[in-house]
Amino acid sequence: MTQRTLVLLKPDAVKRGQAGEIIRRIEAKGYALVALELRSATPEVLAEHYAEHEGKPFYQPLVDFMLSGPVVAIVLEGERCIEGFRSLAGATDPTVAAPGTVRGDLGRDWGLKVQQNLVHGSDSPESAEREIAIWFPHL
Ligand code: DAT
Ligand code: MG
Repeated sequence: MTQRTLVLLKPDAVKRGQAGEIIRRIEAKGYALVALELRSATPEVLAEHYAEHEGKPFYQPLVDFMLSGPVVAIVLEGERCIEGFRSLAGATDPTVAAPGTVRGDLGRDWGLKVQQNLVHGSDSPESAEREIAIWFPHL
């Protein structure tokens, strides 16, 4: 089933010059780029995007981190790309993410727990639809 998913290259990925490497992996996997834009997140967009995490202890540090620099917002398309991108991304905690994944190969704990884990990927068709509407309302 052809799906779309929202991917964010987080501020750590952009600051460390890893955006190209991550996009390379996405293209190598065979997913199509439907939309791609470098932009600064806003508190309003992040409040919507991370609504499910509001109230959790890591919520504010996560939002502050996402405001710390530009992000690359991407919409991908392909068969089962929601699951497929999360597989490319690896486990949430970059210290233990499997080698071969974006987080496992490029990420580590920089003393800031796990929010600096390079990428976001929607976790279900419902999340993907919701998140694409937040970041790319014209799609
Ligand atoms: P994922 O990004 O793998 O879907 P998530 O949706 O559970 O993970 O959490 C969203 C982001 O919040 C995650 O990418 C990094 C941060 N985060 C999650 N759990 C955390 C924790 N225990 N401590 C610090 N940051 C955390
Ligand atoms: Mg998530």
